Amino acid sequence: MASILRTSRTKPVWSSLARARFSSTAPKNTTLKERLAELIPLELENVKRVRAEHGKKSFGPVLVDQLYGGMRGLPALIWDGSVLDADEGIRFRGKTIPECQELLPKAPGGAEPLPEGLFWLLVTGEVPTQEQVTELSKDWAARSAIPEFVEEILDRCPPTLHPMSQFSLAVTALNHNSAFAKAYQDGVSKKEYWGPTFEDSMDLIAKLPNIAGRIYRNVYGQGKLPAIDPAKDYSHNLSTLLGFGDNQAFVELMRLYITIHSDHEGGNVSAHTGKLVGSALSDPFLAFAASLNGLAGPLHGLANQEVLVWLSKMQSKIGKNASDEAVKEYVWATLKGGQVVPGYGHAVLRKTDPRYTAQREFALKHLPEDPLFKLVGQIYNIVPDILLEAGKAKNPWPNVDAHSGALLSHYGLTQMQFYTVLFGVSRAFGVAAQLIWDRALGAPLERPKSYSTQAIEKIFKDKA
Ligand code: FAM
Repeated sequence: MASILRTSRTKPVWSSLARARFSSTAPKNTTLKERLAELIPLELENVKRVRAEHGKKSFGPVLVDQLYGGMRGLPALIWDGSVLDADEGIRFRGKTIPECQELLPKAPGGAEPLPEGLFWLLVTGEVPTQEQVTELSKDWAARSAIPEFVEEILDRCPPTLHPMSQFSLAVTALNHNSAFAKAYQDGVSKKEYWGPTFEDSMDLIAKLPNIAGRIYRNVYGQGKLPAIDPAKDYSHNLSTLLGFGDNQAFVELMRLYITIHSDHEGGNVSAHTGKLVGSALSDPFLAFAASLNGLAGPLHGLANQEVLVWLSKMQSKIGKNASDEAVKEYVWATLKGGQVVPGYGHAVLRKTDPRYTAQREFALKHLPEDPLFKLVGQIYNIVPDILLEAGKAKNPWPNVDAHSGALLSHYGLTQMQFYTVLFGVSRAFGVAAQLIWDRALGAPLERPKSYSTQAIEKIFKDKA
């Protein structure tokens, strides 16, 4: 494959010009929306310049194998919030996970970044001040209530309906109050699309804890949902709604969890689906509900549930504290049964996922003796060699989902069917940031070309 299609050696796409336009820290005394209004005309000019300079240049060949192969490596999308390097992993607006942990504002006494700051970074490319992050926490708390009819929809769902299906239903229904859908009906100019998209995106993120909390309490019978506290940050409120707000370590875990799950460039199923559906000018609620339906697949976000299901089955088959030999046999049996080892492999990454590493470091600090954490570590020492020996997977290393369930269950969130909902809450941050920019930059309707196998054969026969 042509080198331009290989992402493994690509350095973060963050040009010196972009750095000059978006300085690394946010100017004080602006709200996120005010700052966006300043940045949008600059970025419009920048995109115009890039297209004038490079618009007619080829960006590498397309191989027929890529049409059949899930478009792996095909350069096809613009996504500004994050870039994924095959070896190094994710960078959010040019910053690695450890850099985000160091630079983004934290809660008083906390060590993990506040996702509010990560959202500001994803949207503007700038690190916000502590005050700007506090204002975002308050703004989201003020927007957090969900309409009564959405509460009723959730309350009427049978507890046997998967939490992700309930999540998607509720987010779809939020479209009832979409500022973008209303503005469009009222004949808003294209130039103004980003304003109501911004409002919807803020509402979407703000309302997710109430939706997630209600699903959790309904499905698992955890009692009445408490109220959001406007003095607390987003992750603290989410933890409270799930019943873990008194546990500071869990709240810290949520801050880290949302940050690392927020965005993973544009080609993954949930991000791309949100962008695709948004390109039809479906509002952010409809677009993100589509993202959730993609995230609910076992090869994508549902893998965090699958990992725990797989580990539980392993323990009931070979017992707890099983020997390496017994674990190896179980892994081989999984592969021989035509199943994947969940939590391992990746479509882009070719090394251990830094999101896995960040969670491992959290575990080493907060729960080093946890038996499930130890099992996750034991699996790490066994699975990659087996996947290499089996010879199919291009990446034998663990991804983000190999670790998250062990952390959640340590604190008592043991209901594995709920895990992907937390991934979904986090993924809204990245999808919403890009939806705002897509409307600000006038991104067009997505409409790639498809071919039949017959047409492909004919093209090459005619050329011969
Ligand atoms: N266990 C067994 N086989 C695997 C494997 C794994 N963990 N990872 C890849 N393979 C197989 C894969 O199924 C394919 O087999 P076939 O040729 O028979 O179709 C072959 O190896 C080549 O696949 P690849 O090119 O290495 O990976 P893909 O880009 O096709 O797929 C994943 C990437 C993530 C879907 C794949 O690695 C997988 O199924 N992993 C387990 C599920 C998982 O953990 N998903 C979560 C991914 C995560 F980061 C996320 O989105 N949240």
